[in-house]
Amino acid sequence: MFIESGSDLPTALLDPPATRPGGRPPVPPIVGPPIEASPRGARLHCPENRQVVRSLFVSDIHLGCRHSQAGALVDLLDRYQPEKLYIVGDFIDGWKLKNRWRWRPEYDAVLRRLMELKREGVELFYTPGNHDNFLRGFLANFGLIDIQDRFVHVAADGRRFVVTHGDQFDRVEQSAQWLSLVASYAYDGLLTLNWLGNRLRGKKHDPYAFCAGVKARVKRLVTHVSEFEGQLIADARGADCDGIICGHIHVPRIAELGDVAYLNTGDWVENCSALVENADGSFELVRGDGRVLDRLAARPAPASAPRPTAAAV
Ligand SMILES: [Mn+2]
Repeated sequence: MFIESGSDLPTALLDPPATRPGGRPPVPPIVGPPIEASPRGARLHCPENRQVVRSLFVSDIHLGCRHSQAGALVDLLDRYQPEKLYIVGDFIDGWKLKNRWRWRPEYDAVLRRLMELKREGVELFYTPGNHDNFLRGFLANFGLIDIQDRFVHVAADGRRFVVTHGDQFDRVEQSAQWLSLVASYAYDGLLTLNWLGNRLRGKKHDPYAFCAGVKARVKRLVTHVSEFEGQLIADARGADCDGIICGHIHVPRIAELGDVAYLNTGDWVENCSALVENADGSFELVRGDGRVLDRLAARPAPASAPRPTAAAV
């Protein structure tokens, strides 16, 4: 069941349901996330059960693309209570929405949860990507949300991280955007084909795994050509930072490359992954169901200087 018009948006925003996610309709099978969604009518994560974290980073939700797994994102946003929330680009898929307006109830649920977090005092940051680059014309701190091309996030352990979408460092994106557009449509077709193939074979689990595999290989090639990671690392180093937090290539990854850390939050089309910063400044790459994919330890506290003993005086 699809709601293919924007007519539900204002009503849903003006009249939010009393309980959530009970009011949400079940996720249609075509966008069925590979992870377990909340049972209908149950609020899995009541406020007192939420995991308190320092920061949460999500990217590449692609609202407007029919493969966006926004329902799974609502579950994740319901699971955590961050102090800061960063949207690291491609939140809205302007390329898709421009061709065909598609707005689903889950998208409203994402927006409602963001508003709820804001009311609770969470700081919201948004760095646009290539699919929502129309927002790059509106870079400002609007109070409600701070929209900038890049941020420097200071972790609890003092490390500094550049936060940016990353397409600025994708050579394909910068020099041959037509190729990127063609690839985007091919990718969409691949996702649909893969979903269909799995349906025909009666497979129910992880419908996007094959696709993620193909895409990972293609993207690895692209990233190799454009030296995506290397460019971002160099940028972080140039900005005198200890790491880079990005999205864009839909490959969740934590890597320590030399003295700089590379953290890619992944996406909400195939991987349903996000980056969490804990109170001590350590990071975790998590799936929507809470499974931890990888970790980055906090910087060890500097050893305290040895105290002068009485004998040394
Ligand atoms: Mn992107």
